[in-house]
Amino acid sequence: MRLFVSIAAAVTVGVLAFGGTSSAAVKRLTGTDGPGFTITMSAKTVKPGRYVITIHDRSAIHDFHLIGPGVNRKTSVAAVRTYVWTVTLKRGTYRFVCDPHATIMKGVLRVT
Ligand SMILES: [Cu+2]
Repeated sequence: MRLFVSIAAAVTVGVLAFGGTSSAAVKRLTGTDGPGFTITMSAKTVKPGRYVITIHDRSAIHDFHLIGPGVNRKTSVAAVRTYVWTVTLKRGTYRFVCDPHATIMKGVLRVT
């Protein structure tokens, strides 16, 4: 039993170490909408790759909609919550808008 526990622990540590290595390669972005009529992304230009994007949707009258090559993700207008999206960003131009107020709440994320 003790041997089994040791092996299980060793395997777990190995998995965690591997996971840590791969997650270190994952890049992160943060987007927000609200509480006022604002929408933001934490970077204007990024490199292509796999990203974990945390979206803070802070308003019940706004959403956060990200559109670009291979990506079309949006939050709920009514919901006020945090979303975590894993997306692959390719070279190109991504636009993010609040759909109900797309003429004034908008931005661009360039992937170069
Ligand atoms: Cu809005």
